[in-house]
Amino acid sequence: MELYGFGESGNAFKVAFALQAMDIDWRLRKVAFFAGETRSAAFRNLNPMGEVPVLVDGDTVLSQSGVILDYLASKTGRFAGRSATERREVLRWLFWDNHKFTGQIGPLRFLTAFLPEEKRPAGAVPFLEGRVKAACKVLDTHLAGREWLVGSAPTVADLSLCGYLWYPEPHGVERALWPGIDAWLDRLAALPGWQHPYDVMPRSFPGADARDK
Ligand SMILES: N[C@@H](CCC(=O)N[C@@H](CS)C(=O)NCC(=O)O)C(=O)O
Repeated sequence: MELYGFGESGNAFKVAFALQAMDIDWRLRKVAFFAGETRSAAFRNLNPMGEVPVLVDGDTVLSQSGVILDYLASKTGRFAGRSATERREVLRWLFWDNHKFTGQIGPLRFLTAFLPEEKRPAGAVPFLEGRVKAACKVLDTHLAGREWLVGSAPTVADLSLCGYLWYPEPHGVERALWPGIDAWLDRLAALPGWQHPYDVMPRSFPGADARDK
């Protein structure tokens, strides 16, 4: 399979992590996001939403990480949940991730790590920080006394929600403040196939190579 992505994209990392954890043969098609490639006509032809990740599996072309994760889980039967009820729970967390968790963390990290300060819309950063904190409370509370988000085994819901939490750039989630999230991330990092995002897909933000992970 071919994954369109780039190192800094936590949404692409969710899919890369799933491909590796499911032992699927894949290769990266690096997208020059910081040079504007997602806005190009060629990329919009592939995905009119103008976003990575995009997964190509033969004739199947998919975007939206949640849909791609659901596709991979359905195709392999792995990380899928063990019943129809569990699958619905998986979808519930995937939707919540896209709206309330990654949906706030991604923009917060983009504004604080990649956009020059003078270009940040006034008030956006504190607003997003508050939203991320509230979402962390929901996740941390859910994980108290649980190993995984749904049932007794890891699912694509876990692979999705962790997507941005490995990055060194600020993203609003301080592991030390959230013991449930912290322990869950240790369990995820111990899964076969886990690698740090920047070891899976090279970073491309100008000047990033000179910085530590
Ligand atoms: N809900 C989408 C979010 C995808 C997304 O935000 N992708 C970013 C990179 S992490 C992107 O390609 N943005 C391009 C743009 O907004 O122009 C998903 O889960 O796939």
